[in-house]
Amino acid sequence: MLSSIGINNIHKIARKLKENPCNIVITTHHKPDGDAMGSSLGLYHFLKKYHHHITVMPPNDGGKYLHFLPAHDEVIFFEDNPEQGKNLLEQADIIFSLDYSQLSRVNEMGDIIRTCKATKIMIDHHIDPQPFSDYQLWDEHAASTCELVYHFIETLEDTDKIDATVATCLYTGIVTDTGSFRFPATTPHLHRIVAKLMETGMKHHVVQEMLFNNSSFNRLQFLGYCLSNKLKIIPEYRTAYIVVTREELEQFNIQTGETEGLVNYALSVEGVIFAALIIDRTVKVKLSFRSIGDFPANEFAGKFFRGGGHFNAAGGESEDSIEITEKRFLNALHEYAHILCPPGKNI
Ligand SMILES: [Mn+2]
Repeated sequence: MLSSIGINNIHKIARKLKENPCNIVITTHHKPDGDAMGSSLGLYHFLKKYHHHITVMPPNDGGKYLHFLPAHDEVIFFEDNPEQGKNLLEQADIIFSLDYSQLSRVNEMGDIIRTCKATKIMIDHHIDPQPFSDYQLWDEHAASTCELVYHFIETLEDTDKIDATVATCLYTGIVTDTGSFRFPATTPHLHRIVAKLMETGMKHHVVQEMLFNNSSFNRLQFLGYCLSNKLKIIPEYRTAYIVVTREELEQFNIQTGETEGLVNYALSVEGVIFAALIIDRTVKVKLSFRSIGDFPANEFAGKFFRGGGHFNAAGGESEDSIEITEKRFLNALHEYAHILCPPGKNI
């Protein structure tokens, strides 16, 4: 694990965290997903045991599907009240940055975090981390930030403080970031961590119910519509993609977070190794990319759509119209023809 939380450093942080209650703000990336909220709230419930004053503050809400997480109702969204958020950051003794390592991922909060006086601790698994924090627990091979939070607690020699509440949060991030244990980063070691989480009495089946059996009727109809009318396959490039217009989002009353997972249906088509979801959001067009095997989704996102992410799961954006963005996407595929359509491999 590449990490600059060495053994000496960890003693310093451990002393700070274990001896005196202090003001802590836990931040995570905008539109937080299951790993972002799970790691933030998991760490929150763990640190509460040391009587700190803690605020979990993402830039904005990632969606209703994560509101079941314990203490989610205490989360403050920076963009709802930037003045209050700024004060909290400026008065913090410690700021955690979870599931992100570039300040652009937290929108306007980034500049405040950069300049405020707090000790900054970054725990993350995204590539190309920026050097804005005092301590880093960073591993691009970790399947989720929740796994790294578990290691953080382990390094503090505090795993006995992981109760069912902490475990529920960490399990949520592990399940969502591994695609329910399907992605290659899922290791025997990760399963051992999950076993430990389950031993707390955490109700894993309830988490699964809340995450995956909790769709609104609208969302399911929208899904059916996308699969019937919007899914396009390009066999020669082993690519599938879905384009969603603003009118369609309105027609089905689709809320933030409700398009989560849609891109995986495109990827699940037999023979497809690269999938994209292109959505016309209010200000920009947003793109999500997923791949299987050796197609670098993050490089593709960075090269053509000012984005990035993990090798097999990345995102980007475009300020062009949805029609032009789709054309640019199709043109961009040509540049990756050597990976997408090696001789004899089209479907
Ligand atoms: Mn993550």
